Amino acid sequence: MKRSATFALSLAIALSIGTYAWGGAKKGVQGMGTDDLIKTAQGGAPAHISMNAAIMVPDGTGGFKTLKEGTNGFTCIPDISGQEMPDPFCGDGQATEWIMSAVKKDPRPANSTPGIGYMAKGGFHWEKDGAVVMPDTMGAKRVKEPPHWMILWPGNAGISAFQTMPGKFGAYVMYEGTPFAHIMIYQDPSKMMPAGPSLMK
Ligand SMILES: [Cu+2]
Repeated sequence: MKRSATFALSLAIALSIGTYAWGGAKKGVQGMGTDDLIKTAQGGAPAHISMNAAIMVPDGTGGFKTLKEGTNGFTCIPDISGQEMPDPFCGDGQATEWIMSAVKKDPRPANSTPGIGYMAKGGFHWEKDGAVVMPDTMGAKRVKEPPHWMILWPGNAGISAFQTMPGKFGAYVMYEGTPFAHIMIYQDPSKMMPAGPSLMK
């Protein structure tokens, strides 16, 4: 894996895992100004959630910095995978803990209850030999994901009867058998009705 020493933050995010490229080739949100970063991040979830969410971006040292304070407990990040198209993510507090753990390559997610995450612009993952694998896996093939949302809590295909690969059923367990296993739901969050008054702040 190519790393440009100071700036490139290589993330094995166990989501639409990818390389968060802030250095090297122009990818993801590299070169974007603050306003565009915020706008891009807000595209990750329905407006009634993302407009009141905190906006955070990697600070280049393995942490995140806040570009905009939030009021509803959600956080949006403008790009996860560092590919040619930004793939913004928005999540509640638990989902944000989950993704921070993934970014820091912790052995397991820190959230203690399920989190909900949105990727309203879709994202990317990598597949090899009939399994969804980490993006830096040799010989893995990149697959574009449609708009989706996620339950960021360990899923188990044996109990849930969900598949471990995307299929026509529309929901599956990603990273089955790892601490970062979670449920992926291929449903466009921007077409979902608000879940209730708690999300309407
Ligand atoms: Cu996922």
